[in-house]
Amino acid sequence: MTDNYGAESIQVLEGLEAVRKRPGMYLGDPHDGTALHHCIWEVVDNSVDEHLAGHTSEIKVYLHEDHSLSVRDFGRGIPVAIHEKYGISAAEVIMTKLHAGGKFDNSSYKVSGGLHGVGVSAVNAVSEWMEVTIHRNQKIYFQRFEAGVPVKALEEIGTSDETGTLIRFKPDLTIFSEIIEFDFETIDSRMKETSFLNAGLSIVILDERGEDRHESTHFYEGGISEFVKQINQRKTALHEDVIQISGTGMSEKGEVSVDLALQWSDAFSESIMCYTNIIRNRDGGTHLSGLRTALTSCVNTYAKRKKLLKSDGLSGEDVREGLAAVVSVKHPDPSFSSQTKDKLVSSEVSGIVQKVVYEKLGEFFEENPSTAKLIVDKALLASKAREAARKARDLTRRKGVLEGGGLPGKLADCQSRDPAECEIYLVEGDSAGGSAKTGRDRRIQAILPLRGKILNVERQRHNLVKVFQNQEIQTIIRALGAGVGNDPEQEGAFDVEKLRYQKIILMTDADVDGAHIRTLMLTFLWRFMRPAITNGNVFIAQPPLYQLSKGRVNKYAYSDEERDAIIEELKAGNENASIGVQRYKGLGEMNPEQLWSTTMDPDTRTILKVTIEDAEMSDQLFETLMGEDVPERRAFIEKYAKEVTNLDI
Ligand code: 0RA
Repeated sequence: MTDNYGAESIQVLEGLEAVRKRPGMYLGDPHDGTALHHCIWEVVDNSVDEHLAGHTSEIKVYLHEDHSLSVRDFGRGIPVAIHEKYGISAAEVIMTKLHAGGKFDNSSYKVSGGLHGVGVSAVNAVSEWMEVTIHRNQKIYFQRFEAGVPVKALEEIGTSDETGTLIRFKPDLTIFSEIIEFDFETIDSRMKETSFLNAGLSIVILDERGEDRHESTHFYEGGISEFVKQINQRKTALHEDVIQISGTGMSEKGEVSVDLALQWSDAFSESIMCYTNIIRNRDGGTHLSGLRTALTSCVNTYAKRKKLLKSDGLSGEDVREGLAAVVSVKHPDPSFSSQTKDKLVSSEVSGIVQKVVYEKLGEFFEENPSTAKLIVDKALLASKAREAARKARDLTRRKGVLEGGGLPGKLADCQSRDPAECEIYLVEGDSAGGSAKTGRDRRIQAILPLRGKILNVERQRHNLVKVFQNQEIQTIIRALGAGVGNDPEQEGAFDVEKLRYQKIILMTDADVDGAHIRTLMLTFLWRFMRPAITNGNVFIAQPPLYQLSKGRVNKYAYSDEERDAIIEELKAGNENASIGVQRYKGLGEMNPEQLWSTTMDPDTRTILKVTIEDAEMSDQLFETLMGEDVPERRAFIEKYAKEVTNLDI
């Protein structure tokens, strides 16, 4: 990259009218906040490029009271010399001509880049006004634009001993929906990600809107290594230091650089984040496949050479169990499968990443044999667990067939065979199970009583045989009839389409034990029947906490507040009225009729739907959940159990 970037090397492609006419094409949806925030990323990207070129270590983002936004960097400042071809300043060219900028100049291509790399001019086009202030050549230059059109030429307005660029813009409300505002959280998390990917860059966000002004600073000296540490922060790392690997390879378009940080933990999930030119690729792509190939072969080669591996090779899944990694490639001209850049498809990247990782990770293993052994041992354990699970699963299936039809004896099935209307209650305890069987609507409601605490599958992870031999778990698997296991490749894996009941309702006592049992059930479902949760088939029954009575009148309260309100209502002005308050501890304290009318009647009950917003996060949360920390468990349930009245479903 050269610093002699003068006005003459900027090429110009199109005008700005196109952007105002069809903002969606350039910036994404203008009515849901996508395009609005895209404007910020586009402006910030220019400053990030200055950082990548080695000229700024700080970027400040201001959210102003008037709903405009500023981005300040301390880079070289946009060039101000007069452009040969246009006869206007280079700054004005950059601000008003689409695709203008260094991007198409090989000597100084743009590395970071927004969704379409449309540049700051596209943002100018959709701004009511935009102002650029440049500190350069010991001077300050200023220019204002309205709807992308310069109000005046760039002018000198003072002297400065700083350098850098300040761009301030106010989105044009004739283009964006008026109701959409800049969202601090969205900006904050994106800037956090950006600073993780740019070691040593500090990004400050100052929200000056409204009463409570706040400020947030992101700075990570260690870059992606710190990112990986953060992913693993609630887990126990297998090795203290994050492994960091960097290297380059050549593509036809020029040099491709690869940066990788990885660390294994005692977790079971894998979490690999992929980036190309600082843009996240949600669906991975050729960098991810190159990384996976290299990892599998590197660990296998090492394990064999050190005679740690006896029989078959370790699978990729075994090797990646518990791995957190961030892979970041920089490519002069990458290709993606879609406009949203979710997947990198440049085929040469796979080989480049593979070669870099294979060589450098191999070296790391040689130099750190004790860490290498921990990683191999973990993969061996994963491999054994997987094999044991397969055997146990086969056994469960065969047993189901031997016992005829496979439906467990304890199940009181419903009459209907249409899963869409069927529900199964997984009920804590035989006595509540008995009341539920008597009180239910037997046409559509099936009851499966479960005795005591079901096995904590989290703690049995490495003894899956035990999981599948557990009576209660076998019973659940057979009653639901949809298989078991989250890996869709595996025979007999859980298939949500085969569920015999569209609603799986967990009904436990309203006490600490009940909450624990519910958590155990959820953990089992999460580990072995995940699609049931992600597809929204799992619910939590809400039995009442209190029965309130006055004479013959009985009322139920589902919370303390409701209890107090009902007491007031029953007293009806008579402070001395005698009100009976019965606290329900267990479901077993209710008779079948009470259980039906308070908790099971689809027309009047309230059930909570378990929704998992972000599978990656919740996996971590489930591990947290199974610790001894009860408040944290409760917080989890509250967060993910959304109230749904039966009218909506
Ligand atoms: C073109 C060339 C040079 C810098 C920039 C653009 C530049 C653009 C922006 C946008 C926001 N901040 C920016 N900082 C720099 C290189 C100028 C030189 O060679 O001195």
